[in-house]
Amino acid sequence: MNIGIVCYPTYGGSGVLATELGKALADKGHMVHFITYQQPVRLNAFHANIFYHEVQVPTYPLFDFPPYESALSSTMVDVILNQKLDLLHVHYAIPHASTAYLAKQIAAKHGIRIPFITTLHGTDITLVGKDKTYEPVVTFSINESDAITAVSKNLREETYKSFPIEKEIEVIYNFVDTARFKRRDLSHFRNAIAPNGEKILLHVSNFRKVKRVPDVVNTFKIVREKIPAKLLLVGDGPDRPVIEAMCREYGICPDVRFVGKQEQLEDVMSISDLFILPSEYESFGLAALEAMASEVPVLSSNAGGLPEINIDGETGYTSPVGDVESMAKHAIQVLENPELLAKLRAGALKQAQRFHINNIIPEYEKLYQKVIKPR
Ligand code: GMT
Repeated sequence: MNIGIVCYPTYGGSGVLATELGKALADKGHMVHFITYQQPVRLNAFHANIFYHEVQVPTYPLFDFPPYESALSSTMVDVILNQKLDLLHVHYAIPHASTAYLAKQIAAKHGIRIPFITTLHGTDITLVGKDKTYEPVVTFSINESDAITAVSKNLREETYKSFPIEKEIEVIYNFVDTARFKRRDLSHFRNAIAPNGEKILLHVSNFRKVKRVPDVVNTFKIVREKIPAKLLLVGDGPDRPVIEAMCREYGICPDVRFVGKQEQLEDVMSISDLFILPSEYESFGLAALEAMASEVPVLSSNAGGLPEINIDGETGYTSPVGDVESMAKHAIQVLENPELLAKLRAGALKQAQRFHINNIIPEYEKLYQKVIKPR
């Protein structure tokens, strides 16, 4: 198939997932065309079946806001007509579903039928999309999609609760490439971070409010009072100054390492003992799945789709949102008990294998076949 993928090219989970999906489809022999305003971060190697079409957004003194959506739709039309796409798969509803709808209408004027699939990822539904400034366009463009997918059952329910959706939303879970995310012995790296055999706790996110990174620091503070430990914070975002201030106030700066945005996440995961994800909401929690594939048990909140991924007592533990005492209690319990840690590590790996890339890609291929069949 000749597939157009539209996504945010940055470090966000939806862009990462879309890029990994495109790479996997290309490996299976499909032609994949990425249409984005910047090269996606995980699109970092040459592949004969992958094409990249940059969306140029010209500015003009009249524009306070350059019309990105028009530029994106026009680029989509160009790629549809010239590359003979069979379908468009857009990730994150805003604004990709409405731009795909427009591109589809324009292509129809050229006698081309181009179906589009919208994959809902999380905040496009639970945060941004609900805002009444966007809601009518989001509802319309989701309903106009030829197929709709959500990355968890919880996100599907949230979508039906918040928007008058008239179509079926199919759940296709996120996936992990277990060949890439697998635990490796990186003791030199581990020793550099934790030279005295300290335990390593890890958090990865975009440091936005919804991630509740201060809860990570508060959990770590309690754990560190009992067990020598280091905290690795991967990513960056608006809450970073708050977190840095907390570390200074608690006097724990020497044990907290801000690693910044990282492409080699698998290395950081390989040296970690526990992954912490205390989010206010999480449709899926892709980073938690990648941690599990690296045999790192997860301590997460029980919000959104997290309990579908992180099975309490099997792959880690879930706690109510904001309950740092509970997360710290679980962390101490696991870190002080090597047998429990080993059991959870095995459980995490087993769970990651259920979301193996080879199990999930065929679900997308099946859906693609369904939408490209002329009705
Ligand atoms: O909030 C983020 O981490 C970014 C956001 C995105 O759409 O880029 O992530 C969402 O999509 C990911 C991939 O499907 C999910 O794993 C995340 O759980 C989801 N984030 C939220 O629901 C807050």
